Amino acid sequence: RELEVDLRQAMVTGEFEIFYQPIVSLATGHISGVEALLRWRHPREGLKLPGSFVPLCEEIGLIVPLGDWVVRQACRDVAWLSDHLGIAINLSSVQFKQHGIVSTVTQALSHANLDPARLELEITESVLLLESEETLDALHQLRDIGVRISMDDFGTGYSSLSYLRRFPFDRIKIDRSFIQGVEAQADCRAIIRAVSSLGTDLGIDTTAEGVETKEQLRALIDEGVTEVQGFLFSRPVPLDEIRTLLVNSG
Ligand code: G
Ligand code: G
Ligand code: MN
Ligand code: NA
Repeated sequence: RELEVDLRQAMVTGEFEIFYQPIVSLATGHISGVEALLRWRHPREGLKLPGSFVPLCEEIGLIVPLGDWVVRQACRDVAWLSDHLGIAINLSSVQFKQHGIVSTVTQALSHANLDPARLELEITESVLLLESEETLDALHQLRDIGVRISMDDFGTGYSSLSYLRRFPFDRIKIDRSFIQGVEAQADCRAIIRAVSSLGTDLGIDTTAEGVETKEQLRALIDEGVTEVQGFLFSRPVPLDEIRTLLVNSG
C-alpha cells in the first residue's frame, strides 16, 4: 500500500496544507467566515484533494492526528487573518470514535486565543449514524464551550431530517447538488425553499454550498438562505490569497 506509506510520510514531513473558501452572509453582503479544506501537496503527484486520501486516512486512523492538526492550524490561521471572521472545520466520524476531540478543540481555541463562537464544526450524518452516547456527549460539550455545530451535505443522506432531532444544530449546509439544479429543476428549488423555511422556524442558519452563477444566487436570495458559498465568490485558496481577497473586499 504505497499510498499509506506516502501518507504517513506526508504527516512527518508536513506536506498537508489548508485552503480556505469564503462564506458570504446575505444579511450584510460581506464575507462572514471561511471553510478550511484540506489539501495534500504530494511531492510527485502535485496537489491532491481530500476525496483521494481522506478515506484511507480514516481507515488507518491517521485522520485523528491529521484532523487535530487541521483544527489547531485553522484556528491559528483565522486568528491571524482577522479579529472577527468565523472558521468552519470539517470533522470525520472517526474523530468522534476516539476520546480527545473536545480537548483538542479546547486547546486549539486557547492557544490561538480565539473566541469559541467563531468556530463552527461541520459534521455529516456519518457522525450521528454511530448513534453513540459518547458522540452526542462530545457534541454537547463542544456546544457548551460555545462552539457551533453544523450539519454538512444536508439532503444527501437517508434521513437528514431525523438527524435534526437527534442534535440541535446551529446551521444546515444545503448540499450543492440542490443548488446546481435550482434553476432548471423545480424540485430542487422547492427543497431549498423548504430547508430555508425550516431553518427560519428552528432558528438555524442555512448555507447554500456550491453557488456558481448569479442566477443561482438570485434564487437563493429569494428563498431566504442566510449564507452562500461557492466558486461564484471564490474557489478554496491558500491563506495568503484569502488575506488578499479580504483586504480587497474591504
Ligand atoms: O474541496 P473539496 O474537494 O476540498 O473537499 C471535499 C471533501 O473533503 C469535503 O466534503 C469535506 O467534507 C472533506 N474535507 C475537506 N477538508 C477536510 C478535513 O480537514 N477533514 C475532513 N475529515 N474532511 C475534510
Ligand atoms: O465539506 P464539503 O463537502 O461541503 O466540501 C466542499 C467541497 O465543495 C469542496 O470540495 C469544495 O472544493 C467544493 N466546492 C466549493 N464550492 C464549489 C462550487 O461552487 N462548485 C463546485 N462544483 N464545488 C465546490
Ligand atoms: Mn463542509
Ligand atoms: Na458539504
